[in-house]
Amino acid sequence: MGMKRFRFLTSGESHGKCLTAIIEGVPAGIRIKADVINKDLERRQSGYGRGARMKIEHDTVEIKSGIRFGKTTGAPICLEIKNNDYLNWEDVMAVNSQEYPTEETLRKIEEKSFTKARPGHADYAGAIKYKHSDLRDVLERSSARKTAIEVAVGSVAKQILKEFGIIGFSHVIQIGNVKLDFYPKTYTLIKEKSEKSSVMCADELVSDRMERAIDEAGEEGDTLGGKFEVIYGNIPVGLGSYVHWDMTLDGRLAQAIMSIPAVKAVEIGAGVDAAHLKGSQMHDEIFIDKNKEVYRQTNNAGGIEGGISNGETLIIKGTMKPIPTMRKSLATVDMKNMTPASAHFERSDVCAVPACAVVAEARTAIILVDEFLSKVGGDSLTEMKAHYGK
Ligand code: EPS
Repeated sequence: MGMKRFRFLTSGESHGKCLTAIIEGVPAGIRIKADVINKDLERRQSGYGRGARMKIEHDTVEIKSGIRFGKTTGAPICLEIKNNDYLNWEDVMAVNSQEYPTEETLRKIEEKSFTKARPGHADYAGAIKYKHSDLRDVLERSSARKTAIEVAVGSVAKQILKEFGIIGFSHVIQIGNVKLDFYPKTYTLIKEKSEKSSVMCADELVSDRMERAIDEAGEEGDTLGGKFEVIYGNIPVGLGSYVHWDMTLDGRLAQAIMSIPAVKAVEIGAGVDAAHLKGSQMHDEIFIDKNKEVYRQTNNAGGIEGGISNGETLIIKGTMKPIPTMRKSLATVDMKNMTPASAHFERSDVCAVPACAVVAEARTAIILVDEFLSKVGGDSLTEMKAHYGK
């Protein structure tokens, strides 16, 4: 599934020098602010339950090309986020092999190499696939650290969409067994309340219970997963298509969110509840007002019908499994000699569901902007606005 208009690649290891992205396909004349990107990066870092690494990193983006005097030029945009922790990993993550390594360097490399695969992580399958004997070579790129640069790319996408009034947010609806059963009445309220919560949940009492659940899991050396929701409004009718399976908007969004590390399920609108609803309960009846404007009273479709945006609010839910790096070690195999062992532990988060929500919000923006640019067309903001007619 290739991007049609908004293309990008990222590179970077969890403890390497930096994370980089090059984005291509952004029309000229769009105002992009590094501050806005940095706010999203901070949101990704700050959920309750994050680990020690987040105290080391203060993710900030450096825009290296494609923007002049605050606006895009139409040239590829290069973004970079430095890994502060690299200073502690220079020897272990060195690009060149050293001809005469010191005892100290060899000791550090040995200390950071591991062969006991963490069940649930990419270690086992990744080592076999790429023929790595040191699982460090799998961990470094499979780590969710790379989602930092994806959030930066998503933030660029969000700034383009905002020019056309398309805005979105994300919030957490479940951590472990603690669920948000009653939502505040409006999206504005959900957004405001969730922004004040340490776990991005729109209810104070539920947030407190979520924090306690995270504390308990942490004390037991365990981890917790959960559920989040991504909401985008003001999307025009007509993004995506039913003509081919890989062109459906829901299909593309599902792929974008399912591929976030640890995500195990994606739902659109009523999602899994569609299984028990009758047709007459599920489908959102179409009404027409005095001004001949179409409206609906329900949104079980979550803003997509037939693989196409239908003008209603986009509602996506994602489910994240508990992080597989944990103090409570699981049974595994030592891949050095294929003997039974306890899994490798490296400092980790107890819960990263709020971070995952921010990543999903970014990934959603990336798909929406790609579809939007393909539909509207144009090489500059002026041209796009003329095409869009708003
Ligand atoms: C992450 C940084 C990583 C992990 C986390 C995601 O930092 P470190 O490995 O140095 O502690 O905390 O990744 C995982 C838990 C994982 O299993 O992939 C980040 O920046 O989000």
